[in-house]
Formats: sequence, C-alpha cells, structure tokens
Amino acid sequence: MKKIQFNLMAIVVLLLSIDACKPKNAGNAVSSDAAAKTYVAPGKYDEFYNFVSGGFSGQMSAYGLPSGRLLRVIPVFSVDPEKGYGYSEETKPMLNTSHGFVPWDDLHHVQMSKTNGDYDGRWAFGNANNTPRVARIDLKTFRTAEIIELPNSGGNHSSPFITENTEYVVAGTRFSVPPDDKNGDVPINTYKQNYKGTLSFISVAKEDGKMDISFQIQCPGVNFDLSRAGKGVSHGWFFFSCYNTEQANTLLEVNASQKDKDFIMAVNWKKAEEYLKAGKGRKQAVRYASNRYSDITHAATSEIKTEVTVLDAKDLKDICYFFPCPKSPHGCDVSPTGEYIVGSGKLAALIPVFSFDKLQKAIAAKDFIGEFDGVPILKYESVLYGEVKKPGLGPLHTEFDNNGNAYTSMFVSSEVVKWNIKDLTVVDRVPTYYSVGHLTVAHGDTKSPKGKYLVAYNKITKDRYLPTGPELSQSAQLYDISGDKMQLILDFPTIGEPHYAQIISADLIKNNSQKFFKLEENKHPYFANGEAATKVVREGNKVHVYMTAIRSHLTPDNIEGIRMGDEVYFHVTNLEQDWDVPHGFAIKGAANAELLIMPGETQTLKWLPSKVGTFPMYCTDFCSALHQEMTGYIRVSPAGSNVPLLFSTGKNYPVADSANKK
Ligand code: RUQ
Ligand code: CUA
Repeated sequence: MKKIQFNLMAIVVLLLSIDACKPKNAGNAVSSDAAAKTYVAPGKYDEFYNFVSGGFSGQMSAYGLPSGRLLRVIPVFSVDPEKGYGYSEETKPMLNTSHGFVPWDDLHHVQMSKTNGDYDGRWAFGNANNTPRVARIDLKTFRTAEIIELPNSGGNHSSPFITENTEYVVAGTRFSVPPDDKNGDVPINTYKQNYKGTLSFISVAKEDGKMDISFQIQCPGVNFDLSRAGKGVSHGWFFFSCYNTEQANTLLEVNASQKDKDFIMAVNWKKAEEYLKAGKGRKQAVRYASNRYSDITHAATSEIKTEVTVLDAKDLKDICYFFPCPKSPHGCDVSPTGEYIVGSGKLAALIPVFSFDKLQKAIAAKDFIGEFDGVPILKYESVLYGEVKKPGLGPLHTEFDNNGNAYTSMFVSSEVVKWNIKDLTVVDRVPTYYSVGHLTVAHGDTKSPKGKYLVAYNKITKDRYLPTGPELSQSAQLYDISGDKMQLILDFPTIGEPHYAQIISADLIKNNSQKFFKLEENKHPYFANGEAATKVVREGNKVHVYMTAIRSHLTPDNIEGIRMGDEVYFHVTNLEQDWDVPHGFAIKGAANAELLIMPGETQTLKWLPSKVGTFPMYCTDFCSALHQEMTGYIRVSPAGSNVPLLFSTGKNYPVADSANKK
C-alpha cells in the first residue's frame, strides 16, 4: 500500500488558486434539451422537495425539483421577519439557550427522519453550528417544532446524523473543549490535558418526535467533522471523521495538517446502550435549553435542563475504535447496504473505502497499531476495502444512486466524480461552477436511493448570475444522473451558503401538509374564540388586547384609554378556517415586531407606546379585496390620564363620552 505523502505547501498553493480550476466554457455547459428536463408546467407540482441548509443565515429552505423553484425559507436558528419567528412573544423561547436569547446561528446540515433506513417525510433536522443545538422541523407545518441545546460541546458541526429508524439524532462536537462541569479557565495550550470531544445521542420519541439527550460519550480531544449512521449490516454503529489529531490549539491550517493520516472513529452505539442500562454512565451537572413549540397553545416553552449521563470512551473500551484515514477527513459516508464507509480527506488525492465486515474482523482479531488517548487504533490496511485512485482533488462528500454508483464532490478540482462502489473505478466526471462543497442525490444517503437527480452546492460562484455587489449568490446546480453521463440541467441561487441538503419524494410530504389550525383546538391562554370574546383587559400597567382578525376587519379596531408607560400585548387570533388565509398585524412605532398569523392561530405582539397620540394599526398580508380597509386606531394618553378603557368595532362612541368618561 503506497502512502500518499502530500507536500503541505503544494496543497496550500492549490487551495489558494481555486480560480485556476475554473472550468472553461462555463457558460455553454447546459445543453439545449436541459430546459425541457427541468420544466414543470405552471400549476403542476415538482416531483421532489429539496431541503437546503442556509449556512450562515441559520435557516433552511425548501425548493421544488427539478424546477429549482424556491417554495419556502423555514426559520430555524435565526429570527425571521417574514414569519415573525423570534419576534412574536410565542416564538421567542425557541431561540433561548443557556447563554440567553441567540438571534442568529449557522445551520450546516439537513437530515430527514427515517423509518427502515429510508425517509419517512415526518421531520427534518438541522444543526446550529455555533451555539450547539439541534432542531426538529415538522414537515406538516414546515415550522421548527423543537430545539435542544448540547452541553459539553463547542461548534456542533458533526451533526445532526440519524440512525436507520430515527432512534437517535447524533451530534459530534467540532471543537474539543474543557467539559462544562470542569474549570474552563485554563491556559489554551493545555489542550492535550484538559480538552475533550463529546458525542451526543439525542433520542427521538416515536409518536411525536420529542427530543431528549439520552447519553453522551466523552472522547479524546480532537475535532469531529462529519458523520453517518451505519445502516443495514452496519446498523448499530456510527462513523465520525476526525481531524486535528495533532491536538493543535493554534494555526490549525498548518498545525492540524501535519499527519499523513487522521482518523475515522467507529462507535458501537448498541454497546453504549448496554453500558447505559448497566448504569456505567456518570451523571454530570450541566445546563442546556430544551425548547418546544406547541400547535395547540400556539406558543413555545423553554426549559433549562441540568443533567446529562456521560459514558467514557477511555474506560468503556469496546464502544469506540479509531481507524486511520488520509489527510484531514471531512465527509464520512456510508453506502446503501451499510458495508462501505467512504472517507474523504480534503487534502487527499485518493478516496479510501473501508469495509464494515473487515472492521468487525479487525476488532475481533484486536488488530491494533496502538491507542490514542485510551481508544484503540485499528490498522489501516485491515479495515480498508480499497482506494479510488486519482478521483480528482479535494474530495469532500459522497452520496449514492440505485445502480451501485457513488458520487463525490471535489472542492479543489471543482467537479463531481462518479465511481463504482464495487470495483472503485471512476466512471464519469462533470465540472461544477465552482468549488463544490456538499452534493445530494434523491434519497442518496438511504438504504434505497432513487438516483435520477443530483444537486451540487457551490461555494465560490463567480460569473454564474448577474452581479449583486461584493457578495454573489451561491449556486446550486442540478444534474440529471439517470443516464451513463451526468448532465448539468439547471442553476439556481440559494439562500445563504448551502452546506448539506437532501432530496425527498414530494409524495412523502405533500398529502400531509397542514392547511390550518382548528379553532376548537386552540388552547392559547389569550385566545378569543370569536368576535364576541374580544376584550381589552388592564392589569396594572399591562394591557391585554384579545383581538380577532377575519376578512376584512380587526376586532376591536378602535381602542382608547392606553397610557404612556403601559405595556400593551396584542393577542391576535386569526378566525379563518381555510387554507392560505393568513392575516398580518402591525402598529406604528412597534420597535420589536409585526405578526403574521395563520388561520386558527393566536400570536402576540408586545408594544410599548413611545409617545402620546393616535397610532394606526393594520393587516400586513393582502387577504381580500378589502384588505386595505383592515385597519384601526389606538389612542395613547399621558401617564395618569383618566381616559377610560374603551374598545369597539363598528361602533362610534360619542365624542364627549370617549374623551371625558371617567
Ligand atoms: S460541511 S461543505 Cu458543514 Cu462540508 Cu459544508
Ligand atoms: Cu387581513 Cu389583510
């Protein structure tokens, strides 16, 4: 086995000269029959949903494929004025953490929930990379239903990855850090002594998807990059790519690229479960937020939890095993049968493919070449199935089709490379424009990939679209992979920087889409069940407005008796019981929010009047021909004024009355 010795400087030069790899004739790459392949006639549905991470925007977006039409941006880890997420009083708790309210994070990886190793269309999961959290999105409502924070973590990159039946959503820390219950106030150069890596196993309740941290595994201090659950033959195992096995704490660009090989860590989570049951876990005091949204109370709650159970990989010897993987592995992907584990060293010029069967045999034979921080290291050759030779430069991520092929993104050489899983030969390659990061194939990480389409998500996308100032739109590129040759058929811009994405059959989602919320199920504490139930209630300086919205008026639409110093809460219930009739709510001078209220839902805007006067309010969502009439006024009087609290719709109080009534 010839070792690939890469000259570090050569790699750095390569990485800095990405433009050199810019393919020629980029503009002519789409052939003339491409348009027909992506054409979805007006009024017709797409065949697939494509859920795409928004990267530094913190959101996820849903596109239709093959049209590339943007259907929705789903707010997850960042506030979103289009939906009121993080602005309305009901949604603010979703962004609570042990550090307080975090309005903006970085979402990298999207994972669909699975049953029997294939997508089931129930939930999508996403990771907050910065302040470590995992979110669950309900695909009935396309809303974030739950967010759980992860203790003992710093940078939640290797996340979220899902087992065959969504038993667990799993997350590995990117940064090793001193554990949360240890003194973190230590010199940074004590990395080797004080820093630990942590994997979190989050259980997902079968019926309602509720997440809880079942256990964590404490591992040696390295950087966990990406991972995949085993499936089929390897169900019960997890595979994590690790880098910085040098345990460097400065200038990682150079210092974490010293070794010829880093590791993939294989984790026997069934074994971990046994140890957990046998009481081998240690209870650790921590603080993390668990936030849940209810479609019945139409509000989120945030709870701070204070304990996790930790299993130590050093003591419980047969949970974790390292095996070497060339040059800073990034993607770590598992073939449909679960037998092959593909490592992608981002500085490597080959793709190593490992065998699960050989891994098991090597473990049984104790074919170790040493230990790393108490965790056994298996011999590369004993676990290796083979290497894909000369695939291109900078392999990052791999997905699969239904014909025994794998597709790997090549960041440095800007291409997608198709290779055969059995004989490891390259069978096709196609340029991307440019610098591809992730790619995804329809159901491409499942036991039963659909093939058909592949989307490449590009990082540096000079010259693809009309210029938009210093920042250019990132690009997703759709390839038809149904034939022998991959064919580029569409470019479409993405929201934020796309990292991972998944493509799921629309049939699994579209028929379950929620059309509205039933008024009879509404348990919001300030719900107004019909116009007759509207009222304005003063409690000291807090004023609660129980308001309703229906085409095309607000009730009440005239309110008097508000005073400076009051905190006014507009609890607006949308009384509509029909699909796609949201109402909006805005009031002049509102410094924190507007609302968008779905049919049957109640949402709250907190308003602090800033001066004496009369303030208009109105519906912000065009809801009928008389939308522009859906308005009202609020009168604000000085503090201590004796203007009585009055509210009405369709009724004029006599002037003297409303001005002077005690
Ligand atoms: S990782 S390329 Cu988060 Cu590949 Cu994006
Ligand atoms: Cu309601 Cu416009």
